[in-house]
Amino acid sequence: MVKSITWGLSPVCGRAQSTIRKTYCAQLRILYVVHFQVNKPLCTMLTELEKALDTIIDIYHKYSLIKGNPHALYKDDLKKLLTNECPQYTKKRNADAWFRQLDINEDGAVNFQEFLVFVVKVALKAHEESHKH
Ligand SMILES: [Ca+2]
Repeated sequence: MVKSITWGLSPVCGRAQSTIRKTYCAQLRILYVVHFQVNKPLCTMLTELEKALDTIIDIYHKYSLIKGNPHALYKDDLKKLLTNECPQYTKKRNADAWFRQLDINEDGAVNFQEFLVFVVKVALKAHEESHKH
């Protein structure tokens, strides 16, 4: 659906199309945030683990929605995520290597399931590091 909307903008060329796409993606991000906030029960107190899970999902969407697809993290989006959100644990391997490892079905994007592999690997490393101090 996102692709067809983007392609529907094709009569507008160059910079105008880019501006429209950015505006569309920004609006999509706002809709997602509103959607998830509205659909959360108001009286529910989330546990720390539930908050952490929500944070993982929110961070995935923060970068997957850059290009408007909530289910696809492309290589440059993953690089931004690694740089901005997890620099401590991703220094030793560059974004290209992470991407090759995480894109298990080789469709050119990291879906949320594939992203969870990254989360598990980093969590294992963080846990290991926590015992060194
Ligand atoms: Ca994939």
